[in-house]
Amino acid sequence: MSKAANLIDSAPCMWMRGGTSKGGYFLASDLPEETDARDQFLLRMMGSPDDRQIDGMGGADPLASKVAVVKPSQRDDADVDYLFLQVFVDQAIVTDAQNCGNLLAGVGPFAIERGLVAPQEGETTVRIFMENTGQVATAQVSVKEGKVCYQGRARIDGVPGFSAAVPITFNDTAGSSCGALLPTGNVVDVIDGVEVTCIDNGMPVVVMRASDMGITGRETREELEANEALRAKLESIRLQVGPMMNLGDVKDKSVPKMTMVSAPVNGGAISTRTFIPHRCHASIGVLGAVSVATAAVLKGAPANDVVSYEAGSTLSLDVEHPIGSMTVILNQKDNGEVSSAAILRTARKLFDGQVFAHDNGL
Ligand code: NQM
Repeated sequence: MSKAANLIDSAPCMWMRGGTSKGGYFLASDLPEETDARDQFLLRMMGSPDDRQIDGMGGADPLASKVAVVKPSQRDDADVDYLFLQVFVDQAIVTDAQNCGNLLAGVGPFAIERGLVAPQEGETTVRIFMENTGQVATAQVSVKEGKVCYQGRARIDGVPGFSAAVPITFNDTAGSSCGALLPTGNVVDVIDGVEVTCIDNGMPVVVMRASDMGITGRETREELEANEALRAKLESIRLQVGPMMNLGDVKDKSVPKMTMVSAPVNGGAISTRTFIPHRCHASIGVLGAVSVATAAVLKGAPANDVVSYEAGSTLSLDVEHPIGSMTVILNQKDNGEVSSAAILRTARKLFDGQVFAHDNGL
């Protein structure tokens, strides 16, 4: 790695769990403006590249190697701007090519903690402009005696125990990164003989039947990660659809995500196993789940064959994943198009302080 100018070796940082992920939350003004210097700092403080991230804060898992950069918004429709950065675990890559709806859950609390949004007793609405995709999400944050309240009775699968609810609504997420909900123009494309839906309703995802990939869709994360033949098939499809989804060469990108779907097993709407893209997700991403749910209600889509839900203008779909399910609420227009989506997350402040990233010679 060549050394960037303006390197810093420490910065104020709050570590938070956002949904089923966790990472470092920074004020933009506390990080170098120059991308190279920012990224070198973030790689060092996370301990990347290293499978174990032993020399840094990262959790040796893409779900625990994430960064949120937050600043006051200049926009009329938002209170703060949020830039998500994925710090790769085993490669010296920091990418803004994807959004993250899980880390998003901590952005409202962080904005209040740092004084960017004034707390309103009871519930504070925080409008968040998601810089990665250019869209606004609205989060409700619980506030007690003028402070963010993390304690509550909400629970989400993948996180032990209970916390305050952080409901989040997404408007107009279609085509967030790919320019269109269905960037190839088709509900179904056939790649390497497999029927897939290439979709982007907040996250670019390739949705296919688990059975077409030679799995049942009930395997564990570990079993799927050990299946080399499956991983090779997924990567072949992913590299081919990247340019078709207007994402260019996706070899070094963390999108599109690859979701294999099957009939629900626990009374939900659909069962999923998702690669993000080279590790299997422990559960499923938030915007990933919104995109999969949207694909599942498209007539003719492979996911539509296996989904089970009650029709209506507001649809509630429990998207099952390896360790539970995530409920996605989809609001539809009269013509059946999805107009907005909502999900429930929780977040927790883990520490607040100064994070260090000395030059380790890499
Ligand atoms: O899809 C992981 C996560 C995510 C992303 C990933 C996410 C989303 O679980 O909105 O939340 O897909 O890389 O944090």
